[in-house]
Amino acid sequence: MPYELFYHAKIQGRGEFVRLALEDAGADYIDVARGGDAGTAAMFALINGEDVARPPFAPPFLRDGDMLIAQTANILHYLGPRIGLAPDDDASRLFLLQVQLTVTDFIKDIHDTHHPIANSLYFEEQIEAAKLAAAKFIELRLPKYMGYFEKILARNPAGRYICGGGITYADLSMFQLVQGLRYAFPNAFAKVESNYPRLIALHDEVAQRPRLKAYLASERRIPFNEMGIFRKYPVLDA
Ligand SMILES: N[C@@H](CCC(=O)N[C@@H](CS)C(=O)NCC(=O)O)C(=O)O
Repeated sequence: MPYELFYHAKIQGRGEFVRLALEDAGADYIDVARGGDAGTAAMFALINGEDVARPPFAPPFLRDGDMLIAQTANILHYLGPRIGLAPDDDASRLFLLQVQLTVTDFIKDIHDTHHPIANSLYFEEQIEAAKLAAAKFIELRLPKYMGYFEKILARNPAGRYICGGGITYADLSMFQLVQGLRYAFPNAFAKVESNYPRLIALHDEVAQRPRLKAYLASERRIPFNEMGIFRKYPVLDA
């Protein structure tokens, strides 16, 4: 049975962290909502259906047989050892979950640069607050998170990866962070990239992984756009 990934059809968003893992592993999966309106309806039926046991709060979520698993970090924690992108010892799995949950926090900070007041308002309705949020994000939060990830890489005695001597899903997430920051904040991020040499080297290595390279060049990789997490608004890119 293929894994079924449920996520919005037109954005990379949080679902992309799961897509990258499934693609890199060569896993058999269906990106359900990208199958058309019926797929999107199936996704919302699982969120809102009255008869769904243990329903997810929001996409992304994954169905594997009878299991319905939500929360990006939790999905990757489940998938990692099953698709060869995490060791199966507890210490490594929990460390990877810790890193991925930190990515989740970082993603919320990134999202809040363009929606600092409310999700339900358009960007254009909160643009002044967004300018301040983005400036503070660039000054304080971006270096704090990226510095933390760089430190983890520096302190791994086993290799140039987040955990142990091989690639895990957390390394793929580092790749996605670098890609997204380059897209959303091309000026601001270019100024500080050299502070994160290990992260950039990891990004470059991940980009060359054959299955990922093929995915990135394919139509399955949705281009960044102004509906996702990473949005290019020049007015926020000081
Ligand atoms: N912490 C969750 C957040 C999930 C989430 O916020 N999903 C967004 C799409 S990226 C959504 O559809 N949210 C609906 C809502 O917050 O009402 C995760 O990392 O998966």
